[in-house]
Parts: sequence; C-alpha cells; structure tokens
Amino acid sequence: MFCYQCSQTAKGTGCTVMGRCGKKDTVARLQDNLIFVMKGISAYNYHANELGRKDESVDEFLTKGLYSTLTNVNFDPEDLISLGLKAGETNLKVMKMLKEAHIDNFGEPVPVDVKVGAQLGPGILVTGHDLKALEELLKQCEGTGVKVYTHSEMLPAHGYPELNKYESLAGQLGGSYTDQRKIFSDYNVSILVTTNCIMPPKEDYIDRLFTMDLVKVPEATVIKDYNFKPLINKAIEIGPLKQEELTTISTGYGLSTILSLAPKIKELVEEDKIKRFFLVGGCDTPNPKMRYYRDFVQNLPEDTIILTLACGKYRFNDLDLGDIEGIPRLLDLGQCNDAIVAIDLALALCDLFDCELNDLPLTIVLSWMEQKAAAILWTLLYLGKKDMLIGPILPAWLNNDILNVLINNYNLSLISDSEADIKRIMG
Ligand code: SF4
Ligand code: SF3
Repeated sequence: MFCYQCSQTAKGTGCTVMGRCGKKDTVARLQDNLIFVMKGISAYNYHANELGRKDESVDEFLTKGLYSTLTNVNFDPEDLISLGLKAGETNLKVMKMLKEAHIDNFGEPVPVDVKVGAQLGPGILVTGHDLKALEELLKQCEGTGVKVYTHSEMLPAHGYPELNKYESLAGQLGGSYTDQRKIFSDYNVSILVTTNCIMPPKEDYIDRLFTMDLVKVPEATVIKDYNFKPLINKAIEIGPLKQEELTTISTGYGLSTILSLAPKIKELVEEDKIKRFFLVGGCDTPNPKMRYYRDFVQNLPEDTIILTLACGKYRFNDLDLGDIEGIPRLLDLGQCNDAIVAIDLALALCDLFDCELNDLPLTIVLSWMEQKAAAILWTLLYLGKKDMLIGPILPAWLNNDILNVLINNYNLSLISDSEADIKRIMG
C-alpha cells in the first residue's frame, strides 16, 4: 500500500505497511481501485456533459465514492467491494448516456470502409474520443480544401452518418495512441488532440500540435471555444501531403446493424456454424505482452465471431478474418465507451437464445491500460460476467485478498499463452 494523504503519514513520507490511522493494505488498495474507476467514469461523464447530458445520480455517486476514501471514514473491505460494483453500475449508466448523446447528435453508426493513408492536399490529424470537437472541426474545414484524418480512438467517427457526411473527413492515418510520436512526425500536418491519450510530444511536431479542453502539454497551442482557425491555418501554411497508396479498414458496427443480422446469427449458432463469440478489446499499451491479442485473434477457430472496440483493436484489425455466410468475423463496435454496445448486444443475444449472460457462448478478453478500462471491468463485474480474461498484466493495486474475491466470485484470470487459452475456452 502507499498512502500519504494525511498528516499522520508514516515518517512524514507515506504509510506503506499499515496506516497510522489503522487503515490496512487491502482497504487502501480498494480505495485506490475506487478512485481509479471513478476517474474512468468521470472521463465518460465529462463527454456526456459536453453534449448536454447529465444524470444527478452519477454526480452523487462520484461525491460519495470520493468521500469514502477520506481519512478515517471507511475501513470496511466488503463495503469497498460493494462500492466498486456500484461504480461499475454507475459507469454503465454513464456509457449509456454518452452513447445516446452520440446517436442523437450524429446518428447510429453504420459499417464503413475507411481509407487509410495520405491523400493529396493539406491535412489535419485528429485523435482522442471527442466527437463533438470533430464535428465542429469538420464544419469549419468545409470549403477550405483541408482534409481531416482520424487517428486511434477517432476512427469510429467515420461510422456516424452525421459526421461521415462531411467531405473534409478524408480517412485514417496510423493506429493506436502508441504510434503517435512516429505518425505525428511522419505526416507533416497540423494535429489536434481532443482527449487522452497524449504522449510527451517530440520537438519536430510541437509547433503543429494543438490540444483542447483538459488536454495540455507545455508549448502546444490550446484551442479555445471550438475556434479551430489556428489549426486550419496551420494546415494550409504547412502545405499538401503527397498521395499514398491507400488501404481500407472497417468500423461502424452499431447495435441496430448487428441486431438486423440476429435471425441469421441464430440460425448459424443453431447449425453450429458459429461456435462462440469473443469480445476482444480495450486499451492498447506498448507492453510487448500485447502481442498476445494479435496471436489470440489470429488463432481463433474460423467458426467464431470477434467483436472489438477501443484502441487495443489496432493489434489485429488489419487482419482479414473473412465471414461466416455473410456475417463478418471481425466487427468493430467503436471506441472504449462503446462497451455499452457490446453489453446491449450480449443482453439481446440472451433474449434471442433465452439464456442468462453467463450461459451465452461469449468470452470477454479485456486489454487494459488506463482507468476507463478499469471502469469497464467493474461494469462487467457488476453485471455478473464470469470467466473474463484480462491483460497484459494484472492491476498493480490488487493484492491476493482482492484477487481471491475476483477469482472466487467471477473466475477472472490473466491472459497466458494464446493457444492454451483458446484451447481451454473452446473445450
Ligand atoms: Fe497513513 Fe491513514 Fe493518513 Fe493514509 S490516511 S496517510 S494510511 S494515516
Ligand atoms: Fe485508448 Fe488511451 Fe484506453 Fe479509449 S486512447 S482506449 S488507451
């Protein structure tokens, strides 16, 4: 444990074995867990608020959850697990609220093939999760000749009809946030970072790097009040990119699209032509162990369907996995917050097959890096989802006591060897 939040802290530097206040290791770690999950909820809540959506119960929970971590308030590990689950429930509400706001503003996503690579003309590269910012930028780019490219978690924007309609939305450059220092250097365009994940910028692009809202790095220009003129002018000043050979990548599988395939999916499951669904997604991280996700997806049997979301998908979304009688085997549901689409879909499949969540032939493999993924994990635990795998490493704030609860109640496990995991899951 590590806690230095009050004046009693050991040796004036930090309680690391046990709190002077009486707080024990497991309680300290569960409080940290709660804080991390609340950070994730806050990110989604913030974006929903930006689109005019608010839910008082969410704000109440965040206040209560934070208060529970104050010195000398809550020493009860069981209650802190309950608060973790309540946080998962709250995150479910927040993701739902954000998804509704996205659909109301931009339409429900439909599958699209997005052009990958540079096209002739000046360009802007937009990364992060903020679709409202992208919409405002696209509006302001119309008629300027500037092409707007998405990066990382902005790729799913192409699936939203009210964003896709803008001619200036040209395509995609690069993959997950982890390649940004290379991609931002390689492509001479102006760059807009709307949310996490920004990495410490390299000097060679700092003068064409713009951030907005809460995202800040020293020396980058901050966009205010959605006035993207400086960003657009910079793109024009830099001049055109050269045309590259283009490839395509698909995204935009909204709930309605997939549910329209439900009768066919049911038939294929009953005929044993689809044996299992996998939700493989979450954050990317530079950890070499992330290689697992590509191996895992590549090695899955051909009678499986893979749903994916968030920036971890770039580990495998270039693979051509084909289809099962017209149903694509790899379906990109969107950003990390689109975990709500996966959840709604799973619940719809439960109705379709008249079974409980844990009886569905569905395995969740969650890659995690930042705290929104922690929030999604606790949402899935709140829903009672068992047998999930997470990786590339276990959260460092777990200890054996907490891990035992997660293993005993939810059979949560760490990813190991992809082939061994597949063999175990497929039976
Ligand atoms: Fe130490 Fe407890 Fe104060 Fe934290 S709250 S610094 S554990 S005495
Ligand atoms: Fe990615 Fe940062 Fe988390 Fe939205 S952009 S999933 S890591």
